[in-house]
Amino acid sequence: MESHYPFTLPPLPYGYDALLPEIGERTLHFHHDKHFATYIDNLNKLLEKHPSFQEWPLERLIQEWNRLPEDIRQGVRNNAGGVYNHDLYFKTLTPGPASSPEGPLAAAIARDFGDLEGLKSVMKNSALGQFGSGWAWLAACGDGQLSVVKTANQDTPLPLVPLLLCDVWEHAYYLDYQNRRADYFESWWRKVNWPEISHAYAGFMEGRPHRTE
Ligand code: MN3
Repeated sequence: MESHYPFTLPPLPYGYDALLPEIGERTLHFHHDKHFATYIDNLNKLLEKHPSFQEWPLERLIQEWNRLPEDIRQGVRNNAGGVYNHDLYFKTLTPGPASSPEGPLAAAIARDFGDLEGLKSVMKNSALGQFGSGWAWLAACGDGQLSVVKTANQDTPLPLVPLLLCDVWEHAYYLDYQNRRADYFESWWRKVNWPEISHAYAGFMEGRPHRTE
């Protein structure tokens, strides 16, 4: 993902059928190629009109959207969030075998949630409790303390450090699960890329940039 304008759609990091049976091919085609792509196109169109903000990194656009010109403020808030969230959403899923948190992340989950089941239960409540469209997140604050938060629409938990996120917009699950958000959550949870998330958390704790390309 580029750090600033112009943004381009990163390829899906695995095949469209790679998350079957949990997440279907049609869902991934629509979700990545249509929804994610639209956030990218819209964000570029908004910034096209305002060259002075084209150097702003994505995370700055998200956190300082209320300093932007009135005519693009809400649009950038929605679409920069949509870009950031979807980039991370697809990267934190994997077609690989079931995995578990490792290293410092495993220790932090034990400290803050008791165990992985404890985290899952809090995250599931958050995902199911988000009224309407939004996200449930696992995020870290500056000292590494973990928390689960939910956000509406395309808002992010920044400046907390996002580690894992469950998309609970209906477009993420309706083709596969219709109204059964709880079933989608269970399936999504099985595809979580714990090695990637553990690596990101360990890097953050060591003071490295928490995500790399
Ligand atoms: Mn989505």
